[in-house]
Amino acid sequence: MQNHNGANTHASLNGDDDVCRYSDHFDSDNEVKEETGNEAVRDCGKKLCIIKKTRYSDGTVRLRNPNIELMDQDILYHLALGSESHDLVEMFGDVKGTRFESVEAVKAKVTEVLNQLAEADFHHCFQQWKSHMERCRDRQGEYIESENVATFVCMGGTPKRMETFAFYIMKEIGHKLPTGTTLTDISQYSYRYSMYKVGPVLSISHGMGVPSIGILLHEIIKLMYHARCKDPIFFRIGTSGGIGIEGGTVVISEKAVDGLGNDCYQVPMLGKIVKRPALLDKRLSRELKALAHPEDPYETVIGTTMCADDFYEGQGRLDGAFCEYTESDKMVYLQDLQSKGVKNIEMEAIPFAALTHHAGIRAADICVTFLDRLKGDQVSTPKEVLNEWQRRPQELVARYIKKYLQTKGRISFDGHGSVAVKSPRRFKLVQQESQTFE
Ligand code: R2B
Ligand code: URA
Repeated sequence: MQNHNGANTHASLNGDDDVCRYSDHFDSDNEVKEETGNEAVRDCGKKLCIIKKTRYSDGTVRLRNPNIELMDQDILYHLALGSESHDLVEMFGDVKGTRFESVEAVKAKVTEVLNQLAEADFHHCFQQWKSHMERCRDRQGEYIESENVATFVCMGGTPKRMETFAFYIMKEIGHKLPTGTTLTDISQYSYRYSMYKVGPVLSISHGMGVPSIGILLHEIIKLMYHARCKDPIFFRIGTSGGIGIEGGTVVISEKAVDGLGNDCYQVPMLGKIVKRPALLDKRLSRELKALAHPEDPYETVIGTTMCADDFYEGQGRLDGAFCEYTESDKMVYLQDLQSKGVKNIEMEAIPFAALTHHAGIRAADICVTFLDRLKGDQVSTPKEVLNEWQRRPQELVARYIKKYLQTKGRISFDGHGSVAVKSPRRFKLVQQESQTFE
């Protein structure tokens, strides 16, 4: 925090020279030194960084946009959901109770929490308490709310892959649907993205390319906020072209670069370029890598991922509708990428890394390679083999989620991911709006 002279007032910082102010060095590896109000001091290894807090004290997502909480309703247009038309907490919150051993333990916890509250936290708590009371009233007192488990947001390009993943993860975590029900696409009326919910796991399609995943991320991050999901973890489960590695290899991205080698997401905003660092959570990547089995019939590697804006010329292919360079130009380019540690090329890593990082959300991008680009351009491997390869990143993510849930003693869940309507009138309007503008 700054005092009126502009100097920082954090106790752990000696002077302003050593401070990386409002840097975006959030990483779960970076030790938290101190938290005050809306800011936290983290040690990024080089400097102490003052970062904007992206969580309320209860672990729920704090948006870096003050406008949203002032809005009467927030329509997540491309998901066909709304904050007032749908009961997003009921649909996505996955609430479970915490038990305390004694009244003293409750008192100690309450005192601890109250002492840590900043003004904005207090306002947030009051809003939560009000909405909790409304829920109790609406359910004639039959409503208990407390600690959540993490929400796992898994996204991949196609609706089919993400439907398959939803069924697969359901089996893996032992999630049971109520008799006579089946998984449904929660965003079916958007006609844009598909979304399935299996206990604490959301499986969502993001389409192809930077703008498509960018729009989705804005709405999913807002969904996390509205639904009060705690400490969400995002995974992208994708496909890619490898550089110097065999088809079927799994690549966990260490960082993302664009087609010009920039490691940030450059967004034209109000006529100017705004740069956001495209950083992924290093610890999460290491944890995933550790879950690769030595007996897996394929390799799992960590490396840099290049995010292209196009599949053909943007990835140096010779087989697009146009090509104004030679095969040897292409090879020089790909070998240069390889020498810089680039292991694969896909089309979403930059906004995925940058927007999750900006929101303070731990995220990992895990892609299988469909071919080695040093050997060719066409994806000519049979479909059944590609389908088997596509499952590899899914298996790795499933191992992570299962391990997490096992450590929490939670391997099966209630709730079936159906739509919960809060206001029928607004619900109808949101559905109509999404349909009309399809
Ligand atoms: C990988 O595959 C798609 C292009 O075929 C794109 O979405 C990506 O990142
Ligand atoms: N997806 C890509 O973006 N590139 C490839 O080469 C393969 C899949």
